[in-house]
Amino acid sequence: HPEEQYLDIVRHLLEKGDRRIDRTGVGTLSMFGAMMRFDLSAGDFPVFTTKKVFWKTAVKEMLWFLTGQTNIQSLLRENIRIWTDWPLDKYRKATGEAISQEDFEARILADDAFAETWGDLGPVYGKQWRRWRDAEGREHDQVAGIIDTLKTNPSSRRMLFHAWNVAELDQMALHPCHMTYQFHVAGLGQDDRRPRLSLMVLQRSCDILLGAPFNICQQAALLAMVAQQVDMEPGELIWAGGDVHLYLNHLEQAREQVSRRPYPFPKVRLARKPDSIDAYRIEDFEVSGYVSHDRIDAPVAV
Ligand code: UFP
Repeated sequence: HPEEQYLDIVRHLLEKGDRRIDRTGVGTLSMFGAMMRFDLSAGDFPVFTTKKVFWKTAVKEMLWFLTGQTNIQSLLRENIRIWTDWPLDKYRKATGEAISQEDFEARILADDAFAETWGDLGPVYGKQWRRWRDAEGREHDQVAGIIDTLKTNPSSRRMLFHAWNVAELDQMALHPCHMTYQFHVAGLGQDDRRPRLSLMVLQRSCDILLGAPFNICQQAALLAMVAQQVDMEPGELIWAGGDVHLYLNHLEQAREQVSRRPYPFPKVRLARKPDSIDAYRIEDFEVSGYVSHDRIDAPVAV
């Protein structure tokens, strides 16, 4: 089962991970360099099954990246709270106010001026993907550029987009984790089959328990959308991790998860073909057959 690739990484970290202090102060067991490959050609959707993964939240986050937005207000409107911790932490430190997450989120939603001041994450993923600013102030839409190249020059080896904008790193709430998205087309010039589009993601830093399951299914969703836009079949999602780590306050959860046996992956189908990569909605993702073990809760390191 392809999910065993993930469980093997978690087992490796539990047994042989390098114990170290990290930026958050929580501490991790870490390894450097890991890869997982998922064959998506038969419609499989790599939503891990050894715990319940909230795939809709993950796909909605991907759709939010694609909009180019960077304020948590638009995420909260979709009831997505995964990015709140960072602005909340900043707000508490700056004001000394012991505001609860609920109250902070309610204020971001109700008060546009407050959201503008406190809800923006800086030039994170969406900004770099869709509006990377160069030294002359021109903005570059990397995603649209790739879709265009896939249509006009699909054997190119230069089809990638990148979020690691060195000049703007210090303004970002969090440096990009899933950093490089590189596309590749196989099977060009075979008349009997449509070309197969694969995606390799380089994730420089990965919280294996909370991040990876989420990131992998949203990256598969991106591949499905781009493949549909350029009239190709999805091929493989290849996930490469740099510093792959298990937080020390996730060990119990990790032991529980590796003791479970995976179920078959669900299938995904896109219900319609939108006019552009900008027009997808969560309702377009028809996921069938998702069976999983129970959810496993764990605290996120900020
Ligand atoms: N992280 C992920 N996936 C993400 C994301 C963050 O695993 O999509 F945004 C984790 C990795 C790491 C932390 O544990 O967040 C980022 O910290 P650092 O910048 O110090 O690597």
